[in-house]
Amino acid sequence: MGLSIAQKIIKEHLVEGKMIPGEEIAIRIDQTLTQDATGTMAYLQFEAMGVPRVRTKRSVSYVDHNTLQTGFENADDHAYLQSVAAKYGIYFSRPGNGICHQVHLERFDVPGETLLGSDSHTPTAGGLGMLGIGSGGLDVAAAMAGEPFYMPMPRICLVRLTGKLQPWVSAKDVILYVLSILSVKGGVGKIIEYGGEGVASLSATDRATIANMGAELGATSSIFPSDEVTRKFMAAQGREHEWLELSADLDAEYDQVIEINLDALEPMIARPHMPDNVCKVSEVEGVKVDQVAIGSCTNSSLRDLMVVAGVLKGRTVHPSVSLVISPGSRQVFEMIARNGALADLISSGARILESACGPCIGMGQAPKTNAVSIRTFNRNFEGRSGTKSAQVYLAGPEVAVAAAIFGEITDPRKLGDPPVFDIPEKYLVDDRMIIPPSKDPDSVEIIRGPNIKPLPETEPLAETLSGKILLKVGDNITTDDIMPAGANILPLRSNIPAISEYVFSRIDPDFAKRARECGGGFVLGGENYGQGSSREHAALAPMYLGIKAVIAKSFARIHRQNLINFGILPLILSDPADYERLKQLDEIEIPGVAGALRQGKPTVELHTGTEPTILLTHNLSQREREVVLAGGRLNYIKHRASNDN
Ligand code: MIC
Ligand code: SF4
Repeated sequence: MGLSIAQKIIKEHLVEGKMIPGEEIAIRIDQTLTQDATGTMAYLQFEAMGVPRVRTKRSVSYVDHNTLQTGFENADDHAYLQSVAAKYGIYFSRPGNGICHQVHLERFDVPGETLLGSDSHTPTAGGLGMLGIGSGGLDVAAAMAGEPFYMPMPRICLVRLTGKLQPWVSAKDVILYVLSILSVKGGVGKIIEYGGEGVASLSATDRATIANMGAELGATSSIFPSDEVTRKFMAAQGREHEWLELSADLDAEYDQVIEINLDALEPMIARPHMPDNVCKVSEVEGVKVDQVAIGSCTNSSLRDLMVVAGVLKGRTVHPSVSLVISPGSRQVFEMIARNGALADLISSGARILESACGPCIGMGQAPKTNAVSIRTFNRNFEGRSGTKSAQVYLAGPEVAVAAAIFGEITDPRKLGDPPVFDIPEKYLVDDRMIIPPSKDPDSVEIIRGPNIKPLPETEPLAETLSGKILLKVGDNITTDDIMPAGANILPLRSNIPAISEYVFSRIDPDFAKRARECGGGFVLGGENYGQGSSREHAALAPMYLGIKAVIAKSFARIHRQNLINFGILPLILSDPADYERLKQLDEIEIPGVAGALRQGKPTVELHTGTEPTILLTHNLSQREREVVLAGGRLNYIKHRASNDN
């Protein structure tokens, strides 16, 4: 049987396990990336592993999330990250140089290689035929130390594209359409592979937009073939020598096939508050708009900003709209500055932000009360913008700019002829803001400001777990619900005692207090618990508050892995109907759990004292059982290292 693109890359990198869907495999990681909001923890963990130099082909540390610097905290983190990078062999992309995924696409993605990133949108690299996977920082630290990455072998879903996008319809509409079919949990356990003759009409950055938002499907990764379009993009970035052709075998078999005719696709939009709440723009036309935000790792390429600038040229932003624009990288920023497009944006009244994540993660530009905000971003979870009552819609740059001009949601096809954008033969390549590691690592002192607190210790799993269900939540709980971000909380990412005060704070402001008073306990969730980001703080901070296990109907991949990495048991209700039988503040006990894991038993029992026994499964591989028993992956790696010596 022939292989798909993803299977070829996995086969090439396989170090343990069999490529049977659902079975745990381990793959070799060629490259890693971190960003500052997850990076400080990742590097503290890397330091704890005692490895003198990274063992990957390339590792890059970006600063793109925490760039508001309202206090000393962010700058402390930046200084720490820069010194760690210099010492341990990591390239350091300075603040202002751009969003990790966009910069990595421009400068480092290599078709056929593997990339592990401590950010859920790492699959953006799939736009260039690289297998990008998001994970918690600890997994990235382990990969930098030369450990493989473990995951269940994904199923492969082919999205076969035919036809060609029509004017005013763009890559974002493709992925929003896929989201409308698959939903925010439809990609769990899968790699989404794009194929068919329609692929050739999509540029490298269009493909990156689509691969990026595969994260919103819950997919492990998304990937495109590496073809002539890829070669030209890499040549224009001065990297043709790293190009490699990559396509699926003609007789490759897929677990699922979705057909999309690009000719028939219309401008789409995701309504509040989920990325899969998608409809055609024409269905919501006329909704008054207060803010438009263009940027993020999904839609801030040169192409996207040139389209926006082309539309805005000679026009004025509607009086009731605040339009903010953040270019994805310094390369994009400088190119629009040099070709005059930036002047058109400024002249139209757009507010230009630095090249960073910015409003996407609630770092500034929170909209007004009850505002309607149209964003070219990838997540519209309630409250993520910084304003709980805001109604955030997700759309492509065409729809966003139309809303900025008309002051209401408008089908962009009403704008007349679309601006013409020709992909440049040469991008402006200037890597001076990417600092290579030091040639004399011994001379580098690690800088630890007062915001860098030591890693919290974790305990081996207790024989019996008991305590209260501290919180009962519903389906599709996001990591933004568990561990919110935003301008007030993000600066505390290197300080677990301080950030743990905000766990579940948007859902239940008393959660942290209750957890402390009860000496820890449990969380009860529904389907797809922990969807969204890769932030391991959504496991680390609850662990710090004494959460011993999360019981849910199902888990999102990265969060489940993060729970295991920090010694929190992810337990699944064998019968989802039992969810109804458990209430918040119920006192529960899971006796003999550690013994059961040691003996490899697939289930454990939950006792409430009033209800009949409830059966829980864990689906943990043997390695994962050992990790949880040890109290997390760091302990596990350290024990193994001391046993080896
Ligand atoms: C996000 O988009 O939610 C983030 C912020 O980039 C996160 C990482 C983080 O929380 O630091 C992600 O997507 O993984
Ligand atoms: Fe940054 Fe937003 Fe992309 Fe996350 S989704 S990496 S916050 S731009």
